[in-house]
Parts: sequence; C-alpha cells; structure tokens
Amino acid sequence: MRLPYVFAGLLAAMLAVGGPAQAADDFKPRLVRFGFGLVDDSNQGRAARLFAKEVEQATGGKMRVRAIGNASLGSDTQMQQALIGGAQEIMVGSTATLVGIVPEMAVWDTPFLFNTAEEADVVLDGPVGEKIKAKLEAKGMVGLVYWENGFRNLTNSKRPVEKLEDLGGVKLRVMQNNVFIDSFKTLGANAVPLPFSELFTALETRAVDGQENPFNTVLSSKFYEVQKYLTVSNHVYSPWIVTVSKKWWDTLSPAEQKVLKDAAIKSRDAERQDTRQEAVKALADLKAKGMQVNTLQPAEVDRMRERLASVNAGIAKSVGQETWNEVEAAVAQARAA
Ligand code: TF8
Repeated sequence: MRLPYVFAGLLAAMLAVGGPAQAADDFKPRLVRFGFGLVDDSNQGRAARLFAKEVEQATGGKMRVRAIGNASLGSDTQMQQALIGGAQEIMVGSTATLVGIVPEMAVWDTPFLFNTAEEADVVLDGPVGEKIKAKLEAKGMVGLVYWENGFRNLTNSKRPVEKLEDLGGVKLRVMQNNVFIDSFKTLGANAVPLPFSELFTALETRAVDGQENPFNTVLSSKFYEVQKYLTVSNHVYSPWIVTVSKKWWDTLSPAEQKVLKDAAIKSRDAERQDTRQEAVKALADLKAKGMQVNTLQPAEVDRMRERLASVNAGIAKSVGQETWNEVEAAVAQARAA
C-alpha cells in the first residue's frame, strides 16, 4: 500500500543528488593545489579564488581547490616542473617563463605586438593562440586559458627614463628568457634575468635598479616602496596562462575535465575585466604613494620600436616563420575588425 510512495521518494532523492546527466561517480573527492606567484590580494589571487569557487560549486564540493599564492609552492619555473612531474595540479604564471619548454610562447613577448588589450584577447583566444597553447601537452602540461597580466611599464630607482639613453647602465630585472634579455640589452640596459619571487628583495637591496611590470603588480607587490620612478612605456603586453599537470589531468573523468575548462573560462573573463579596471586605479594609487610618473613620448617609442626590429627578427627565427606569420596575420585581422 505504501510502497509506491517509497519508490517515488527514492526517485526524487536520486534526481536531486545528480540529475540524469551526471552520474554520482563522475566527481571523485579531490584536493587540488592551484599555485600562483603574486600576493593573495592581487588580480591573480582574486581570479584563482573565483576559479576555486566555481569548481567546488560545479562538483558539489567534491573537488576542492586551494588557491596558494606568494610563490609558496615555488617560482613559476619551479611550479611548471612540479606540474610536469605530477607533484602539483594547477598553476597560473607568465607565458614568458614557458619559452624554455615551448619556444613558440616567445611570440607573446614580442615588443609592441598588441596596441590594445582587446586585440590581445582576439589573438590569444583565436586559432594561433590555441595552437601555441596546445603545444604544452607534449611537454606534460595542459593549457586551459590565457589570463591578462597586462601592458608592462618600467620602474627604477635611479632616474626618470624619458629617452632611450636614460636606460643606459640601468640594472634591470627581466623575466627569464632570451627575448626579454635581448630586448633590454638592445635598448641599452643591463638586463638581469631573475624569478619574480626574488624581485622585491633584489630591488630593496639594490641588487638591481629597476624592473618592468603592469601597474597592477607594481601596486600589489608594493614595488612603490623601493622604486621612485615610473615610466609609462607599454612596451609589451604580457599574458598569463593557466596550466594543469597532464599526469593529473589524465586521471580525471570527462565530467571533471569539463568542470575545470568551464571554470577556467569564467575566471578568464572575470580576471580580464578586473585587471583592466584595476590598472586605471593602480596608476593613480602609485602617484598618490609618491612615485614620480612620466609617459614616454611617441617619438621615443618609435625609436625603441626601430631599435627592437632585430629582436623581432630573432623571435621569428626561433618560433619559425610560419607561426610568426600566423601571429602577424591574426593581429592585422584583429586590428581591422
Ligand atoms: C614577472 C611576471 C609576473 C608573473 C607572476 C609571478 O614579472 O610579470 O607577473 O610571473 O606569475 O615575472
């Protein structure tokens, strides 16, 4: 007599738990470490936590993501090795530090490649961006999405940089790859490659005089405490990239992989918006903190571009002419749109 009610109740309970499309065993209990290099209170930190929240919600709390900042899990290059070895699950970091693993990533370090962040979005998310990202798989990592680090600007503790010659003899920390080293040597600086995690101390102890990063990072990493001069140069747009350990990825169910991909896209869109809004405010904040700011005049920017033509030729050679042409065509198309 009461049996039908029991069945109906059971059925309702089963539907409430998973729904017909999602079998309960699609999601296993997992603890995921998502590492990043900037402080918790940064665009990187905010987006990593958003990603974590999305994943937890989508898996009903089964997959728990810990966003771990401050390079506590290691510098970008150390985390990459941990991902390849399967000792860490996810990270976000600069594409520049991946050039030693996937040489084609060097295209994103091309000085003055993009004029606007919107152009960068179109090219990075389009076919050539996808193609370069896909090259990570053979090296032990799965690339999910590009986030925005942003347009880079110069800071230093020696003097205002108003013309090329002012860079002469400035010991400038650069990211660890040949494009950055060559670019700044060509511009006359004394380029010193260092991991980001060692940068604040290097600036504070005057082991180096300057560095270059977007306004957001100059603010969140408190570089204004140890750097007097800021030059608005916008000399290159830097992406970040969210990568996953391939070893770990291959243990996930298709449903779990989809959750990570979807959360990555949500985090990307939110991160880019956050970064762009913050950049405007950050410049004003840096002025208020006492940094002396100047903008590189168009004529000086042109001189820089001309000097850097040899660097571009070097990038085309190392990534292969075909890839270089694809990137150039994609930029031209994005610009015309
Ligand atoms: C740099 C980058 C940094 C990133 C970050 C630690 O200067 O711009 O933002 O590497 O992930 O190293």
